[in-house]
Amino acid sequence: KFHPSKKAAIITAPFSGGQPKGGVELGPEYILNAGFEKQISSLGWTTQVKSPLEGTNYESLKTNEKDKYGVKNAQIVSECCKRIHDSVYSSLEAGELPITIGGDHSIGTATVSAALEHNEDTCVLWIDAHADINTPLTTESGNLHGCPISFILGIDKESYPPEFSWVPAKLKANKLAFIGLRDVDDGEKKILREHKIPSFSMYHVDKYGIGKVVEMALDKVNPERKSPIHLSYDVDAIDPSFVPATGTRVEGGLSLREGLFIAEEVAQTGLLSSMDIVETNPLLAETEEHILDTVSAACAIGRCAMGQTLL
Ligand code: 4U7
Ligand code: MN
Ligand code: MN
Ligand code: MN
Repeated sequence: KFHPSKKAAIITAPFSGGQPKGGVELGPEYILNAGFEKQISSLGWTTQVKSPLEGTNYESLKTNEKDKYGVKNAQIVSECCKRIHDSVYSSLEAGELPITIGGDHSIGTATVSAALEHNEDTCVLWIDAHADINTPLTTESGNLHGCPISFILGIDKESYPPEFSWVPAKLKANKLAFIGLRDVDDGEKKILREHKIPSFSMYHVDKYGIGKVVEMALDKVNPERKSPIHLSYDVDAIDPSFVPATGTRVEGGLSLREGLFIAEEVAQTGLLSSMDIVETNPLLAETEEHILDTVSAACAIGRCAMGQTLL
């Protein structure tokens, strides 16, 4: 529906400053080395790779200190986000479907804000074990990969470090839904309740089945099935037995098939307009097989969202 000319851009976001562990910045390299671009072009898309962080040294500036706002690395996260935002935005304006490959999930601030600037009607499906909706007031870890959504919604605005004042808070709470949740902090639960954000946890997946859950999520955020969809996919939504090489593993996740089904169902709508695949950390693998499983799953998520299994 949305992309008759089938132009895609793969945007690399090799960045780890939203959380303390090293290695997640290698995600894009591993995913590309696994042949991701070829896999997408085999589905009939023209592809190009864009690397907005090329030539920067943000990684080397990373610290583990909280600032007076209670978060870590606000400066470099903000600057990386600005570059990624501009790249995603110009790609959308050029009629491409940008697939941003992380890197940690702090870059969600960049990709979602760009998607909404391009089309304010965009809805967001956030597939994750975590809700990533802490604010500088609620976060205990101070890790910004746990906060990207609050910045785009503009929650607790007065608590943000000035580095984030460029972020346009254009997302409305009724245009966001979660699937896969199972490790949500108390402060986040309060925010989800107060803002009535449709949140489908693993409990709901077990109770209703993944097919019904995706349908219910789309009914909430995109009832007429005509708004563009931004799919933000944290690979830790899938169970660590399938996706072990990621930074914040939580037991009891989606099966690999349930995880891919979500992407297939989004493809089926014809409304996918931008996507993130984040939190692949090859250095956290204990075996070669762990790396292979995780990188293969990340590629498969991308392929399914780009139409692989549609007949
Ligand atoms: B991810 C956490 F406390 N909520 O804020 C936090 F549990 O992008 C985890 O979903 C955040 O991987 C996880 O640090 C961020 C924690
Ligand atoms: Mn997560
Ligand atoms: Mn936790
Ligand atoms: Mn996440």
